[in-house]
Amino acid sequence: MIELHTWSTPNGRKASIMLEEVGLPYEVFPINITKKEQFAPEFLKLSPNNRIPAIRDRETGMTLFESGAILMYLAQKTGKLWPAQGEAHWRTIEWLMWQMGGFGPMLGQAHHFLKYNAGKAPYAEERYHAEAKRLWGVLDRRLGEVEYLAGDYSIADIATFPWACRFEWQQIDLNEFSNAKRWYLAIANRPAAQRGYIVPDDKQPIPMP
Ligand SMILES: N[C@@H](CCC(=O)N[C@@H](CS)C(=O)NCC(=O)O)C(=O)O
Repeated sequence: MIELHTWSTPNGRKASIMLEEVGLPYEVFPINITKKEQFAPEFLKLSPNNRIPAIRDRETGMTLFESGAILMYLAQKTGKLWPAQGEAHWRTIEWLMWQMGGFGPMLGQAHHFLKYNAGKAPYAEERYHAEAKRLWGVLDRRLGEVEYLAGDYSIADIATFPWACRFEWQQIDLNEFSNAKRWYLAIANRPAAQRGYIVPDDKQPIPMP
């Protein structure tokens, strides 16, 4: 049994989609970040960076924060969605790191300036909208070469998809990125992705373009 401490955000959804994909039993502990529950001392023991998601594996006692680390742990534990060796192993890491370092942090900034702070900081809006479009272009070009980011569906796609789901917040028209749109729809139609996306809030299904 895996304890999943999470909230309905892109980083949280990576972990719940992964747990659904690999079929591990898990128990959800909602950490309401709008009520500052991420600063509670009990949660900080699991996640010293006071951010969701975090897990505890009751079988091994292992605790982890950082969504990328959680995806790698669950993939290694189950032998699923991350090839153990060869080029596909490294392509998975490469695109996972691309998501963790770019198609996540930069889009998070775009959400703040374009959605939550609209009209107040034109320079930041322009900067992060341009960066969002650049990152979507990178994603689109890669997905013009391969079906999924590392070839087969993997933890790299699971990391990237929940951030892509906020395309409206990023003012991105998926019709301008046809390869990425094909990939998006393929994942959006996976039953495990649909189940994982609505954890813990079942009122926010995957946005469809
Ligand atoms: N690099 C971390 C980022 C986690 C993160 O930023 N989580 C957000 C929700 S998506 C959060 O917990 N925010 C709470 C806060 O900002 O205090 C990861 O990938 O797990």
